[in-house]
Amino acid sequence: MKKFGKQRALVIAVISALGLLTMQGYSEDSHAEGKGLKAPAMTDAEFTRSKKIFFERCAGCHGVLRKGATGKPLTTDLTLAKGTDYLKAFIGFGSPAGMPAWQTTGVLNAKEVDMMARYLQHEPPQPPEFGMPEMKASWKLIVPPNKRPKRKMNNYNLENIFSVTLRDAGEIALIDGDSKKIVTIINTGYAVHISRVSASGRYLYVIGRDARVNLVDLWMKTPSNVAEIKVGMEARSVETSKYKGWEDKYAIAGTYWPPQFVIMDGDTLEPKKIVATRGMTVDTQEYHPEPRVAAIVASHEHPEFIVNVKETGKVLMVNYEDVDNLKITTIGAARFLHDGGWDSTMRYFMTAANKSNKIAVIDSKKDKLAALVDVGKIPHPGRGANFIDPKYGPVWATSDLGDDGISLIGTDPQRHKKNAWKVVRTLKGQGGGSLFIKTHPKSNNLYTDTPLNPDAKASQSVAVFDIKHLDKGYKVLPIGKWAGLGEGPKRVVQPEFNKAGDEVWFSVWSGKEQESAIVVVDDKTRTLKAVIKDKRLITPTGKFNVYNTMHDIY
Ligand code: DHE
Repeated sequence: MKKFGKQRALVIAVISALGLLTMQGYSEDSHAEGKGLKAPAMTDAEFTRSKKIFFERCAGCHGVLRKGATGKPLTTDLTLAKGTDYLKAFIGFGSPAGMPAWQTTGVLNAKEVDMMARYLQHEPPQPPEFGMPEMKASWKLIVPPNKRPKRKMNNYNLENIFSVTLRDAGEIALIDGDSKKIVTIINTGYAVHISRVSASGRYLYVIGRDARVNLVDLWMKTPSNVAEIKVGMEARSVETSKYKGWEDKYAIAGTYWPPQFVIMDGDTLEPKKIVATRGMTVDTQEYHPEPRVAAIVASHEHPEFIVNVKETGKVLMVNYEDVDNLKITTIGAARFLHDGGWDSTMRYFMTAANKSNKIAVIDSKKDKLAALVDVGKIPHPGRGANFIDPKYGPVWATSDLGDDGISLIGTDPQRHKKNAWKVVRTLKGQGGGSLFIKTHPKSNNLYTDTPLNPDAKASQSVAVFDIKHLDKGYKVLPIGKWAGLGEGPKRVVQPEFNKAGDEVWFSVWSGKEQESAIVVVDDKTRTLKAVIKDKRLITPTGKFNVYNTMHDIY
């Protein structure tokens, strides 16, 4: 019973961290202002501790300023009117709509729940701003470019290296895709999130939730950090310039707090230009103080970065030709923009406006919105999956967090005009709680994970569809079981192909103190090929194959 509780608590903690959950039941029109309601007393120590809990458990969903995003707003005009007892019940026992039961599941104790209920009735403390002086002070050029190797100094097949996020260790593992051996472990930011690869394939950029960016030189005898910077207090995205003639020249990082992005030199991370994203929402045109930067991709059509601004629902086309006279084209899309990736031609950026249940299609050649496509509940594609549907031609697919649907959207306005930007097919997957979907140009298989599904059967396995026979449904691969691990949530997360496109890698993600693994599947036969286990593989989640990431193959 206890074990089950712990496991469930972990799942719920992750769900909440993912910002899926809403505080249903809050009425947004209740106002405490002017009614003389006062926040209940708290000691300084309680306030400090609550601030930390809110940052770790709640901010991803409700926002630092509690204005609401995927989670409902929790501003004091709403919380004061509800009062401590109501808030305690909600925090402690959750809601069927997905608010975690923090007390029942043992993540918070009764005292902490009481403390958080009181905390929410106080004005949210605003974290400090983080501008050029702070960035410059944090910047470390560990190995300057002129002291770095002039050619590759190791014998690794760099294009088949995988950069693996070791989330709770604050590290990445570089794994040789050929031998399946760990090349090295590199120290990165807290709760490290994603890796991206420079256009040349030499540099790896890694970002942590603490907004620390690490630059790794893969040419070194043993690849390691050559530069580091902190670009804010909280971040999720990093990217590097890929337009012809600008390869490796710039890097960009987007932050959740402060809401801004920064353009840096590609080979040193020296910060060059910071741009704030605060401003008006796309629909109601009201000021938002915390529009966070979500996915960023590098355009192949222009020297531009494409920056998703979550809360305002706008996509910024940031032209980096002249950083001192920056040109930004603002495209109105829909709230709340999150993740996304290219169609197979790399002209159209397909991005999820997750709480609007839409995919926005951005034409990166014309710098215009091509379409807003209605899909299932809370689409979460990662970068999505591109393949040829036997009936409808080229499609890009997303799975959903909020339901079991997988939407296939036509992406060829030239030869399949009537299917373009329409959902041509909806597949039924294992269930909700899907985060990532993947295929490869050489593969006939389409894989979807369901790591946040409450049923362990679904969260510990993946569904695979035969692209040539999509109507036949899916087969389940019991990846968690294949990993041969002991106790733990064993969530199977993020399929990633090797360079050749004949293997697909899955993380089997357990708790920090438990054993995790990476399971490698033979794509042709859909059978187990290898299990990578090592005590250093702590909480592996995202995996980024150098070749596929550098060429945007998915
Ligand atoms: Fe992610 C991508 C934000 C939680 C694993 N995640 C992204 C992107 C954003 C984002 C904006 C797109 C980046 C880009 O392309 O530039 N992620 C967030 C959150 O706000 C969220 C929901 C909650 C939080 O508080 O952080 C969150 N993410 C998670 C996880 O808990 C995951 C599952 C495990 C982990 O390691 O953190 C996770 N996110 C990933 C991965 C990608 C990602 C593996 C990249 C997928 C890809 O194929 O490119």
